[in-house]
Amino acid sequence: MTQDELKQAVARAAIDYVVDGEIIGVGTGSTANFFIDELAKIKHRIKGAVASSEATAARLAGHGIAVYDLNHVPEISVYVDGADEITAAGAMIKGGGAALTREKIVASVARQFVCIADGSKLVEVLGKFPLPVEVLPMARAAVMRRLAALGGEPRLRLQAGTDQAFITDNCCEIIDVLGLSIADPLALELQINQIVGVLTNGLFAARGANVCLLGTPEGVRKLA
Ligand code: ABF
Repeated sequence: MTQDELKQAVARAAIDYVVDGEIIGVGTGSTANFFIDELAKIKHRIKGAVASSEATAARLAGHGIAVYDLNHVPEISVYVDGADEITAAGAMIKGGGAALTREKIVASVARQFVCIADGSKLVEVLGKFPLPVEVLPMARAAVMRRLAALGGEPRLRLQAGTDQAFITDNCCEIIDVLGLSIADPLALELQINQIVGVLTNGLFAARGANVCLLGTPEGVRKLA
């Protein structure tokens, strides 16, 4: 099976977690895109969706799925999204697609977080994937110094093929921190959140996944 077929399989499996008549939280990235395409097939069963990025909102709308502003939605039954790395305990690194802040906000109001990923994302220790940290542009250098003091190697994310900073949906920048071995994801998530100028970091441990559907050649494996 190709990696895309594994992603498609978990996207299909995640449909079982969709609650009829409700508003669904939808993540960002290639695996989430497969989920959106599956959701489109049952769109008559749901009220609509809250999107974690402009790209996701556009894809949902393109399928004719109503997109709601989170400010008008008091609670979401389920949030479905991918990850860059996940542990068996459900802690994740997210934000490789730069949507970490909105992903964390939508996940925070969801009763259940269903992570969908191909099997390559499962790790014992988080940190091989560079940890994304979204920062306000004026705080970039100050935050980078603090992240270096934590033992990481911070690098400003650039727009592909340029020397210009990548700009997120929130008009902020992303610092990717390389070289971390994250033994305690919750402690590091809270510690980085305390750095002034940080909007969000890509550790999802305080609110990890309740269920992870992993795509493997043997089928969809469920970690819960
Ligand atoms: C989102 O998409 C992100 O938090 C994560 O960075 C990324 C995973 O992308 P993909 O599904 O394309 O591997 O879930």
